[in-house]
Amino acid sequence: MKSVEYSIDDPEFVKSSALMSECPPPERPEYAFVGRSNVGKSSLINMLAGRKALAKTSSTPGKTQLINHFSVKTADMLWYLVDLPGFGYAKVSKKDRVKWDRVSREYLTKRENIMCIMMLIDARLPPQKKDLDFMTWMAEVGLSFAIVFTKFDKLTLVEKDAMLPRYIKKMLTIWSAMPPHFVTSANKGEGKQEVLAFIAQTNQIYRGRPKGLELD
Ligand SMILES: Nc1nc2c(ncn2[C@@H]2O[C@H](COP(=O)(O)OP(=O)(O)OP(=O)(O)O)[C@@H](O)[C@H]2O)c(=O)[nH]1
Ligand SMILES: [Mg+2]
Repeated sequence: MKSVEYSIDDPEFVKSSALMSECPPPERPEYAFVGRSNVGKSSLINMLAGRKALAKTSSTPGKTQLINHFSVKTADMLWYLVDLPGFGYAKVSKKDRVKWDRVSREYLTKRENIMCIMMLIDARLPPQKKDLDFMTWMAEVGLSFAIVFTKFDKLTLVEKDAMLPRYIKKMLTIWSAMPPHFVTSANKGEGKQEVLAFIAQTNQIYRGRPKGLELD
């Protein structure tokens, strides 16, 4: 039997917004990509969309500065991919860091059409306090998130085997269960099918919402 191959149609940049009030109306499901500067958020969006330069990427951290909406389509459903500025970039001024932290957290807690936050984590690094603290905050305020490990192609074979068990072990010292998680490489396309299958499944929950009811 042939398995389903997931891909995105008609990817399109919609707009960059400095404030939540400037964002496109929340009339379709949305997936927000968060994580430390340089972790590979914009690269992953390009990989999923099958476009090289839909979202701007850079080897210098701090490239994405605004809330960026990309309109995409899978099967017969329109949804948004959202690229948020990275957190924890030391070279951005303290004032800007505090401002972006506030804007991002407000966005994640108040934007009603976010179906799942995609929390990106660099697969090369041992569990980082900043990432663990951010996930703890999301769990505390009741936000659903999935973990997407990035840059998997940069690991040796031995490191590839050790990465996930090590991370899960650490997570289970904090929580009783591991959230949905995916291993990806923007360069090699690894994980694309798994992430898109997860989004397609989650989009069905949005579609199944009783009409006229707001999301929680
Ligand atoms: N080898 C490899 N390099 C990657 C991968 N993903 C991202 N990169 C590289 O990592 C750097 C940062 O990628 P970006 O996608 O710009 O990172 P970002 O998280 O959007 O960064 P900010 O916008 O600064 O927050 C770039 O040089 C990318 O080419 C990957 O899966 N494999
Ligand atoms: Mg970026």
